[in-house]
Amino acid sequence: MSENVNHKNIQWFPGHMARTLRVMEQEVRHVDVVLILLDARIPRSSLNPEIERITAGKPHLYLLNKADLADPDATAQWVRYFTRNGDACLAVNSKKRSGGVPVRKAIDEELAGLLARRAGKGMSGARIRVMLAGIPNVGKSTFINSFAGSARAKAEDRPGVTRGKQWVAVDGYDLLDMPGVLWKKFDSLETASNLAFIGSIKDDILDVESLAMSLADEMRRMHPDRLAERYKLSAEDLELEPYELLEQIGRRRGMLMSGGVVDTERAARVLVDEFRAAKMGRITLERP
Ligand SMILES: Nc1nc2c(ncn2[C@@H]2O[C@H](COP(=O)(O)OP(=O)(O)OP(=O)(O)O)[C@@H](O)[C@H]2O)c(=O)[nH]1
Ligand SMILES: [Mg+2]
Repeated sequence: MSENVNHKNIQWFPGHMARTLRVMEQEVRHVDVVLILLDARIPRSSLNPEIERITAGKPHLYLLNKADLADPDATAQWVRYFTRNGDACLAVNSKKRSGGVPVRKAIDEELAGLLARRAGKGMSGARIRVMLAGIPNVGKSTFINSFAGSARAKAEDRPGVTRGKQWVAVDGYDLLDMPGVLWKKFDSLETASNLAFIGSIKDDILDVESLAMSLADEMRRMHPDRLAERYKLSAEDLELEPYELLEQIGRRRGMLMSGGVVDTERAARVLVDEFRAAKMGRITLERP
């Protein structure tokens, strides 16, 4: 991993996230189950230790969201990893309508004991309260819309869209959408970079060229063939210093400014956007 992204610069833990964590601590007592959304491309880096702490005593299950953007083999490995550790885990694509069907089943299985007790008391009609938790931009609101089968919660392709808690009633379930939260200190530069690569950290606080240099570096380490193919890079290009590599990517795309200078900022934007849209293929950056 290169040193281009200084994780001290990409720490993002504004006051509203600290507040959200406090709200979650309150609300978690009143829900039956928590759905912890992880990004299937970075399941480890998207596992928020604060969310783990808050939900430890509650029935919870992990959803590897955006599985359509991740490497299917890696996703299968991660599902096995969580399941072996005794946690329910499903891969999901929340862009699909009614992507919630297998999740409903998993929730009902997770809560089998509770549901049986309720039935015993003649309360089988009671609604199931479900909290959504996860890092910014992981797809919590989109998941709710998929579960509901209609647009009920605002979702956009940037972190920090959901600003406060919101209940959404769907059939027998009450879903609690929450704003995305990060945590105070990332444990490593790799975690910080991964979160930035997938767009969980507000782009305004990132230097897009540094981010793109790190991403290019990571890509040539893990998938040199895919990077080379997408940007028509030669074997020599792949050996360039990170900034020159970014320049070369821009040059190959014809992003030249006056005097033949490469518009590296534009090249950086394109590289990051294309990675996020899986234009270099379905890539998972972490293995269990
Ligand atoms: N390809 C793909 N995109 C997804 C998936 N789920 C969500 N997205 C996209 O990811 C972006 C963020 O989705 P949101 O639902 O707003 O994410 P969020 O977790 O609610 O974000 P915050 O409210 O900011 O914390 C949107 O552009 C969604 O369309 C998925 O499973 N696959
Ligand atoms: Mg949201």
